[in-house]
Amino acid sequence: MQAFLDGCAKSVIEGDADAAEKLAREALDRTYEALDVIQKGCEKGIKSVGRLWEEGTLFLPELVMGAEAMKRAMAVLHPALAKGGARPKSLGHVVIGTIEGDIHDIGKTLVATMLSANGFEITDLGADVPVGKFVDEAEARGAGCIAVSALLTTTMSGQKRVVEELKKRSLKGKVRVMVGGAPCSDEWAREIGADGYAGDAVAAVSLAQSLLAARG
Ligand code: B1M
Repeated sequence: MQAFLDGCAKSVIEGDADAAEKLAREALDRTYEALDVIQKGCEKGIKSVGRLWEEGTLFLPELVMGAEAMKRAMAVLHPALAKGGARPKSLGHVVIGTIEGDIHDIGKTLVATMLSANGFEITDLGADVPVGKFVDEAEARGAGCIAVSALLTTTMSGQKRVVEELKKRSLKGKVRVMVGGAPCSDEWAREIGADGYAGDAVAAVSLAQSLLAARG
């Protein structure tokens, strides 16, 4: 299994989208857990790509190719995640997106898929989402939680503006805010008045459960 996961990571590091997709299909044929293949294979690969890019070993086109390979594998693995955990009754409605100015959507989409697989109704607004749109959609759909992803230190301040917008519309407390993404932390969530931070997709499911249960 480890050699297989290493192969998945390597296909992402090498930006080989065909190989990444082929391995993802093979993983499902072998009935490997989709979440394991994502977290211990592909995600490890894309994190190495980021590190190598930061060190100057890889250049932007290679970063893009790594992301493309990751997305091709995820397109195969996501439906398996959703199938595995589908629940008949919704545990609550979560509006999710990546904050404005930020186009990183791989982690956000993984979180959305895991929430959906675990029984939450999801409205996925995509990436580069304006602050007001999060709140408009939550209001319109009666959502109990807004989940805001940010991958850049320059865009994470948008998460704070979502909390401020809720305050402005007297919705703070009625609609909970969850933040996540590489530069975020518990401390950041506290500082901006968000209701919680999740470090990965599994933690996001537990956090959504407790935030929506607390809301009643
Ligand atoms: Co960019 N990028 N990128 N990038 N990129 C990072 C984030 C960076 C850390 C790379 C680096 O320097 N090592 C760096 C940010 C530095 C900083 O701000 N401190 C960076 C940069 C600088 C940039 C550009 C500015 C580069 C440039 O153009 N010069 C540019 C910005 C574009 C923009 O957004 N305006 C850019 C562009 C890109 C690509 C387009 C090439 C591509 C994105 C493709 C896409 O998403 N469609 C890309 C990629 C792939 C990365 C790295 C390598 C990988 C991100 C990823 O998909 N990880 C990343 C390096 C890294 O993160 N180590 C990097 C896999 C994913 C599963 O993990 O997204 O962390 P992650 O999500 C996790 C958790 O964080 C958490 O759960 C997920 C699953 O476990 N999570 C949440 C995420 N959101 C959550 C929300 C929640 C809860 C949990 O609730 C709300």
